[in-house]
Amino acid sequence: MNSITKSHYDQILEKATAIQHKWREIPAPRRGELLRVFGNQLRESQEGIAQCIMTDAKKIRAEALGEVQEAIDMCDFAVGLSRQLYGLTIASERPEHKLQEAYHPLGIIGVITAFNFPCAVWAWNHCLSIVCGNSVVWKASPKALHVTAACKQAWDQAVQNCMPGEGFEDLLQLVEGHKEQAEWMADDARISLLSATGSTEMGKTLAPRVAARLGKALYELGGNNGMIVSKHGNLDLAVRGIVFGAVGTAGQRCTTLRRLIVQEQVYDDLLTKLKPAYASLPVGDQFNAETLVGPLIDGAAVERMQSALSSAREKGYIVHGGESLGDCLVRPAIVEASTQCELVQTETFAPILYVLKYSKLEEAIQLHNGVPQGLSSCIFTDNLQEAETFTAAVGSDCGIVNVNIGPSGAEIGGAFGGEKETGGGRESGSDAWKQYMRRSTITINYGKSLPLAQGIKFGD
Ligand code: UN1
Repeated sequence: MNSITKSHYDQILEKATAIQHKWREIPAPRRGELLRVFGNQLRESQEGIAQCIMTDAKKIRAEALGEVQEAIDMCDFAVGLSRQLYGLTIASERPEHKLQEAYHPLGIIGVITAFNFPCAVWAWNHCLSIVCGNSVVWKASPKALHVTAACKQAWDQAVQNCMPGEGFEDLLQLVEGHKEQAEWMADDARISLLSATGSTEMGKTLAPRVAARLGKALYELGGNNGMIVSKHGNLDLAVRGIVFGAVGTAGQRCTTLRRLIVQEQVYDDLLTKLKPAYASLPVGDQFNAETLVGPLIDGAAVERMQSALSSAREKGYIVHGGESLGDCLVRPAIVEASTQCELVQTETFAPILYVLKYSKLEEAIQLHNGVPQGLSSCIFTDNLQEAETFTAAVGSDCGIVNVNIGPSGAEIGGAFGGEKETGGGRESGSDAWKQYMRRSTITINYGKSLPLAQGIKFGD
């Protein structure tokens, strides 16, 4: 892919500024109308965009369609939001004063997305940015060029259908490039919010640059998601949750299940059920309707997986599966790890599931939280005390906490994101929209005197 030059980049940013100044004056419900039209456009384009996702991200069809569905759901969510960008009215301590807050458009939102969710993660950011009155500059993964072009085309069509000739053609602009272009965005004070999805390593490169200009950022970085399976859990349900969580998208979701923490009494039973389920997984071409595990994104990803498995073997861990099958295909691996060493604490973006054993819930929670990342988590148990403990303050330290479902496949309605090295950002549902707006706290004195807050007397 071509990378744009700095002067082209500056032109893009100038346009984005000018158009945002017009867009912020459009009433939010009208902005929502554009997202309604876009949602319908995505419904029409769902198959086409899914084909691009199958080509670029190498996802199987069901998952590719699901990803576009996630973008459609975001449109519906944003349409509803377009009439609900509420602020509060607060009781003032002073007589004849009104204290309120208003949410205003923020400016230009810079969006950086990864190869693995090239449509949905962009849509989380784009739909909220647009409904909140912002313009968007999007640097997509160079590995997802077809998807990016198809999303842009669907968006342009929606703008054309909904607001022809009104001058909003460039509300969304693409920044083609790699690391250098991402760094321009991180350094650029014209970008009011940088929303970046990718590896923790990428986040650690961009974050100091944004911080140096005291800019706002929203990070959605690495995960190392765990599942606790208690002796009180339904093992058959757990096996289904494990298989989708660990091998779905060939282990290349930020929410992929990477660590399985199993109570000793059910450890052998669970592995006895899990191993045949793994062995019979159809691995193959993502375009083949039977396939459940498609290829990894590239040869480098296969190498990283193989090198992690070699380290596991060197440590004496038992490795089941994990063979490289050619054409970037791999058999998903189960690794019985005796300790949560550095290898287990590291996110390898591939279908490797480390299995650990525990005896008491406190120990399981300690193991669970004992990694640098904090995205998604879950417990399988039918015991109320265990489930509630896991979701309480002393439980999982992650942004996403599930009971009796796996860690991946979140709905858009909740806020998505995680703690610690995952970066702290929250995207998509709930009140994530607030990050895409600036809040004014407004105090209005409708009286005839000027009382000061805190009862201060100043010269009177
Ligand atoms: C990602 O992998 O970056 O919860 C996003 C999930 C999806 C989104 C994953 N809805 O697995």
